[in-house]
Amino acid sequence: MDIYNNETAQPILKDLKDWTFNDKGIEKKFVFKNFSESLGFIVQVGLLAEKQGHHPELFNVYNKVNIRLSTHDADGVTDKDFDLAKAIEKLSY
Ligand code: H2B
Repeated sequence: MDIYNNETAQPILKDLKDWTFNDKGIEKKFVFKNFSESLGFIVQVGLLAEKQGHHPELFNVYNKVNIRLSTHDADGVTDKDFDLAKAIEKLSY
């Protein structure tokens, strides 16, 4: 499994709006109208994660959901993280 660094991640992040690379993974902050919308989104992301067998770190406070993706087994960012990020972007949120 190839591990990406900030430089090698950039060409892929270019097509993933507002996702950023840092030393913990790739991350994006989502803002919703209220908690109910946040929760609906979290459930959808959870179902994608189960389908892909790859799981996000989810951080929620009321109408905000921050998602961080990394591959724990590889201790870094891999294609699995980009695949899940792409699937999340296809959700209509
Ligand atoms: N999710 C993430 N983010 N990283 C992993 O290394 C990982 C995972 N491993 N989900 C998976 C599950 C592994 O434990 C199972 C056995 O497929």
